[in-house]
Amino acid sequence: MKKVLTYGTFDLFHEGHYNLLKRAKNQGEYLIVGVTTENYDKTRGKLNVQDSLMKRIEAVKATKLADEIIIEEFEGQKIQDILKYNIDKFVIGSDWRGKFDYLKEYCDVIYLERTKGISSTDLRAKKNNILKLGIVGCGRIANRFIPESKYVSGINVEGVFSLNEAKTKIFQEKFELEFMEINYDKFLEKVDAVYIASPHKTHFEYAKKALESGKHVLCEKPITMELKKAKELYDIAFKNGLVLLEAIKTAFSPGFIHLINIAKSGIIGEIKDIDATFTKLSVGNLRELDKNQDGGSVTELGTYPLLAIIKLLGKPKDIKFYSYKKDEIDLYTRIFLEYPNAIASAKVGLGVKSEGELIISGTKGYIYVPAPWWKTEYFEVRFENQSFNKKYFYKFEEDGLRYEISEFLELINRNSIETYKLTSKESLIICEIIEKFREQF
Ligand code: C2G
Repeated sequence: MKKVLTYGTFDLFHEGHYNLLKRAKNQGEYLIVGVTTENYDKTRGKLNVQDSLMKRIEAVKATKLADEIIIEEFEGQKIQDILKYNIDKFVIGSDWRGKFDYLKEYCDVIYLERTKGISSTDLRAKKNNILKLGIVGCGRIANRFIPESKYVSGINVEGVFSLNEAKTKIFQEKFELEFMEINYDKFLEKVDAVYIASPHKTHFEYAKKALESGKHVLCEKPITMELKKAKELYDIAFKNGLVLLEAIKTAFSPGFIHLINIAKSGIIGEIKDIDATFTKLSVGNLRELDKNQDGGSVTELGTYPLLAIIKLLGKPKDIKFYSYKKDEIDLYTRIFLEYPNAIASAKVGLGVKSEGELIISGTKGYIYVPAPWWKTEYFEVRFENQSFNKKYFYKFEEDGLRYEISEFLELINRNSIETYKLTSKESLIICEIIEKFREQF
C-alpha cells in the first residue's frame, strides 16, 4: 500500500486546498494529512490564520479524502512523521518547489502544481473571502513580494500588470499566477486590491485609477513625490471607504512597533534627539541612480529614517538638507530636523556607506538599535547606571513584507481605513519632506 503524506494550514479552506488533497490522494492508496497548530504557524512566520485548529481539521475531514489526520507541531517533524508512518511519497504544492528536497533522503518528494486563481464563490461564506490581489509591476520588489504573500493567510496574488508584455509573461509563469495584463482597466476588473510596485513616477496614476475603481491600494514608497498628489490619493480613498497604505515594511513589523511604544513610554525620559541612518551602496545601471527615474538617496531610502523620527516627534518645525552630489543625484544626504523641544538627523546614502543604526536619546537614558534597525530584531535601553540596562528581542521574518501585507488585509477585513502603525498623516509628513528636498536640490 502506497502511503502519501501532505501538510498545510488549511485556513479558510478553499478549492486550492481541495484540489491539492484530491491529487495527493491519487498519488497512492492511503493519505495522511498534517494540519499545523497555531503555535507552529507562529514560529514559521505565518500570519493572519483565522480559523481555529479544530475548524481547519473539520474542513479537511469534510473532504473525505484524508484517511488519517495528524497535527504538525514543530520544525523538523516532517522527517519524523515520514519514518514513523512509513511514507512513500511526500506531496506539497508547487509554491514550495525546492524547499522540501531535503526529504528526498527519506521518500519521494512531489510538488503538485498549485491552483492559480482562487474563486470567491468557493466553499466559504462571503465574509472574509480570500482577497484577490493584483500586482502592478514586475521588478525586484514585486519578485520579493509573492513569496512573502504566501505567509499571509486570506490573500491570493491572482495576476500581474505591467506595460512590458514579455517581462510580464515571464513573471506570471514564474509565480504561476492566474493571469497577466498589459491593459490596466482589464487588470483592475479582475482584482479586489492592488499592490503597486512600479517605478516611483507611476505610483500616482495607477493608485488613483485603482481607488477610483473601488480597489484597495497597497503602494510602494514613496507613495508620490508631491504632497498635493498624495493628499489627493488619501482623499479619494477616504471618500470611497478604501484602504490606501504606504508599504513601509518597518512600520508594521513587531519589533519596531514595540520599539516605538517603549520609546514613547517615558522610560528614557523626554526624547531630545534621534539619529537614524540607512545606507545601501548601489553601483551600476540602476533605477536608484537614474535622475530621470527620480533616483537618489532621499527618494530611495529617506522613508525609513524619516519614519522613525516622525513616529516619535511628529512634524518638524524646520528642516535642512546637506548632500554629496554626483551626476545630478544625491549619493549621500544628511537631513537635520528641528522641533520645539528636540532635534533629529537622518543620514541616507547610495554612494557612501555608514553604520545603519538608530539612537533615540532622552533625558534619562537612550535606546540603541543596531544595524539593520529597519528590520528590528533587537534593541537595548541604556542608562547611566548600566545595571538598569534592558535588552529586547523580536523576530523579523525573512524579507518582512508579510507584515505590511497582513496589516493591509486586516484593515480591509475590519472595514477600517486607518492604522496607528502608519497613519495617513505620518505618510503625508514624510511625503512633504521628500518634496521639500526635491525642490531645494
Ligand atoms: N495550495 C495549492 N493551491 C493554492 C493554495 C494552496 O495547491 N492556491 C496547497 C499548498 O501548496 C499546500 C496546501 O495547499 O500544499 C496547503 O496550503 P496552506 O494551507 O497554505 O499551507 P502551507 O502554508 O502551504 O503549509 O508544514 C506546512 C506546510 O509546509 C505547508
